[in-house]
Amino acid sequence: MRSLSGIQPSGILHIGNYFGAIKQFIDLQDEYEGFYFLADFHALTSLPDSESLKHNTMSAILDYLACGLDPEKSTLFLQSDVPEHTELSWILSNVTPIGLLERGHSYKDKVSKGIKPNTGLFTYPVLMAADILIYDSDIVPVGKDQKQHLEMTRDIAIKFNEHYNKEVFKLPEEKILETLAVVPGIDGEKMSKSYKNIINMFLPEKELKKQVMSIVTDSTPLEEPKNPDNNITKLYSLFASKEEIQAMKDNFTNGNYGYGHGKTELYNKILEYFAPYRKKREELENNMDYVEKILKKGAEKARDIASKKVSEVRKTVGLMGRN
Ligand code: AQP
Repeated sequence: MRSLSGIQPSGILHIGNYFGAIKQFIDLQDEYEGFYFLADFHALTSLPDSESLKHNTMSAILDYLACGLDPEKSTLFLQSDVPEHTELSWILSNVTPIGLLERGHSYKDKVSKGIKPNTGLFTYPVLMAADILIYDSDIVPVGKDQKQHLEMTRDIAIKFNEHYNKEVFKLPEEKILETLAVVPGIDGEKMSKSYKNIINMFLPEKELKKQVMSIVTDSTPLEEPKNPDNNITKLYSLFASKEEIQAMKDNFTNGNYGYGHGKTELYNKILEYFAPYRKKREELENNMDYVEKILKKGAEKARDIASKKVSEVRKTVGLMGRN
């Protein structure tokens, strides 16, 4: 059984990407044949400058490896090393109704937040369908925000299979950990690279503390009781034990416990949780040749599988070029 997923290097990865995606990749790596990539073609939809894209791509691959993705167990690669993804995306776009894309929540959310839409952003779900279908993936571990994109992937696969009257594509299932489905950002909205509300686990300690201290709260005075289900406890729950979570909630309910106290406890937990990964990441940063080798090997394996699938698709649709 195959598991596949990707993250766009459209910024520095954050704890939402970790709990929604990377942690699942790692938890699944003994059970599934894993294919995990960095969606750098997708990241182009936000038109990053080339230096930022390069920097964010390498930073994200370091995050994957530092957090425990094992290149001996899973295939790690860059999307742009497998150009067959874009070829398949073009072919799939022809069985994708415009109306399907117009209903995209992620697209509509981004536009409503003032992001100027380009064609790439609009057709993002088609490239994502190609990413998934090209490897005959069985499951796709993602955060809840991606649920609709997985539904679209299945719709596109069904339309293709029906149109050509052949079971070319397997229908993949999303794998969402309900407890970690949507990690809130410092403003309480979904934590998202493009919303500037993130906590980056590998920032230098001082900057990390600054991000945690910026979590938005109300102005209830220190001595008064506060809502125990606030944004700080929600984030703290990702790292703490049941007893610790209850203790923080009780502190907020009883009063004489300020938001600043809660933020400091949260900051300490984040540091403690990521400490071993931070150390490994520093080691990897000094061993970029090793990282490059992993990407090269991963790309070769991924491309071998992807090119076979695209060849099958080309034959199916009647393209006469190199089949
Ligand atoms: N806040 C989140 N909670 C849980 N899971 C999350 N993911 C992202 N944010 C959260 C999961 O991370 C994976 C990679 O996402 P992506 O980079 O492909 O796109 P995204 O979901 O749109 O992530 P961002 O950070 O919000 O990126 P931008 O702002 O660039 O679009 C996915 O599995 C996602 O569910």
